[in-house]
This record gives sequence, structure tokens and C-alpha cells, in this order.
Amino acid sequence: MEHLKMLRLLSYLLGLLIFPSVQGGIGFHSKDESLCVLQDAPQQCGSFCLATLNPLLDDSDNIRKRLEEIEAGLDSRFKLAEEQHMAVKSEIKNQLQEQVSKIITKEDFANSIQALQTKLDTRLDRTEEQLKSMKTTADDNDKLKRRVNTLQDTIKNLKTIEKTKSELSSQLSEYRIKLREMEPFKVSCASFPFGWTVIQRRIDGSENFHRNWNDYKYGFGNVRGEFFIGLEKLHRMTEARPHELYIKLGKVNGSTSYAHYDDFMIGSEKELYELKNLGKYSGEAGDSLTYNKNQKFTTFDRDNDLDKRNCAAAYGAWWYDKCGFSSLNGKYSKEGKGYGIHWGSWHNHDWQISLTFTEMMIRPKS
Ligand SMILES: [Ca+2]
Repeated sequence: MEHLKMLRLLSYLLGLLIFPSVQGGIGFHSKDESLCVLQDAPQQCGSFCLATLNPLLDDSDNIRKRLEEIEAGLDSRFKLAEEQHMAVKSEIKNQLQEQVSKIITKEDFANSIQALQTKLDTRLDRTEEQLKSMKTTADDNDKLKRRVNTLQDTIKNLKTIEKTKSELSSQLSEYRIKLREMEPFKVSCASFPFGWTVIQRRIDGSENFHRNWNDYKYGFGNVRGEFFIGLEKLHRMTEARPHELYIKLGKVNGSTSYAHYDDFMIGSEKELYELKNLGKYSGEAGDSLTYNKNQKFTTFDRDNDLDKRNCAAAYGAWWYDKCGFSSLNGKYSKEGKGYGIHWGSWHNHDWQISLTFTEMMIRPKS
């Protein structure tokens, strides 16, 4: 019996050794059920066990096949996983490349270049406009310079013309007169009215008119400025042919007027240079001389007037009656005030008014 128990134990241990790893995994029942029960006949024992083991051994093949299938499945899943990993990796790579390409694409670069080009073009356009403007300004400056030069030349020419005109005018404003039994003498021509010879001029008080008989006989002063032609010349000129008398007058305020007599004649020294004739008055200043017609000439040293006093001593040399209403050789007053140069009919016989301009002119009657 001891031997039987030992065999059964050995069989059990053998089963444990052969199938230690397939318990529960291959449907082998092992709990308390006896797997290899030795029968009474020992000679049948071996065959019995083999009969029991054979199916188990057959199952091991199945198990191996299953394991191989499992392994193959694992390989397949591993390959699939690897493929998926590669796919994901590839997708991420593509996405990264796409993102990178989105950050800097050719189009963006081209747009950037285009924007820069536009900015550059704008700046260039402005610079070109500024250059054009500067060039225009420079051209204008050149034009102005040329105009200034032209104007300067014109001014020079005008000055030359003015000088020539002045010289010609000076030459033309004077001419020499040769009268019977007299040395030739210069006389002044009036600029206006044209064709008149100036015989007396007061313009600035530069000449002394408080002079004696002899001075008035021969004349004095500068024919280009203030002067008196001389009574002897007036006698010779007006004796030779009939003359008109034109008198221009001016006040300190710039106003002017005139008086015209159409038949002016002066007597000889023997006649005391009498105002022999005047003719008819015309003009705007009024007639302040006809009253003195046929009167002798009086100077402070030759009293030929009809007044008790010497009218010339008070009012300057003139043809006086009991004095009169005019005195163009009186004292000069630059302020135009006081007893001096008078033409009463022009300033309401206000003797406080003194004229500051006179020109007596004669011309032969036509
Ligand atoms: Ca007198």
C-alpha cells in the first residue's frame, strides 16, 4: 500500500512538473479531482497515464499554437502601433512645416518686399518732388537774378539817359542872345510853358534880391536858379519886337497859379525902365500888375514911385505907383509868411502871405 501511495504522489508531482504554467489557462481541472487514479492492476497503470497525458500533450500543441497566434497578434499590433506612430510623427512634422510655412511664406516675403518697395517709391517720389521744387526755386532765383541784372542795366541806362537828358536840358535851357550894341548874354528857357524866356525866378531864397539900381539895370543871379535878367536887356528885347508876359506863381503849400499879359514892353533907362505896356490880362491868379502900368522902376536907392516913401525899401524893387498889389522881388520867406513876395489878387491881399515861387517869362508875340 505504501508503494501505491508513493506512485500516486509521484504522478501528481509529475503533473505539476509538466503543466506548472497552464493551470486555469487551458481548461485543465485540477482542484480536488484526482487526475491520475491508479487502478488495482499495476500493469495497466502506464497505459492509463499515457491515455490521460496524451490529450494533455495534444492541448500543449494547441496552447503553443495559441501562443504563436498571440505572438503573431502582438507582432501585428506592434507593427500597427509602429505604423500609427510613424503616421502621427509624419502628421506632426507636416503640421510643423505647415505652421512654419505659414509664419514665413513666399507670399508674405513678397508682400513685405512689395510694401518696402512701395515705401521706397513714396520716399523717392517725395524726394524727387523736393528736388523738383528746389530746382524750380533755383530756376526762379536765376530768373530773378537775371531780372535784377536786367533792371540794374536798365537803371544804369536810365541814369545815363537822365544824365544826357539833364545835360541836353541844361544846354537847351540856356541860350545866348545878341542884341544891338550889347554883348551876347545867356538867358534861361522855361521848361513849361514851352518857348518862353525866363526873365526872373524865385525858388529857394538862395539869391539876394535886395539890390540897387545898377544891379537891376544889368541883372544878377544864376540863370539856372534864382536871378533877374536886367532892365536894360528887357528894354532892348521888348523894344526890338512885341512880347507877351507870363507869370507863374507858387505858395508854400505847393499850389500854383498864373497871370498872362499879351503885350509887355519896358522903356529905356532914360524912361526909368517904365512899364510902358502890359496888354490884356488873362489867367487864374488875378490881375495885380495893371495898376502899375506906366510906372517907373524903383529900387531902394532910386525912388521913382509916387508914394511918399520908397516902396522898394519896404517891398523890393518894382514898378510902383503909390506902391501896388504886386511885388515879386521882395524878401524871400521859406515859410511863406510876412511882407515879402506878393501877388495880392491871388491871396486876397493878405500881406502876411509871401509866395515861395515865381517865374516871369516873355516870348515874342506871334
Ligand atoms: Ca517914393
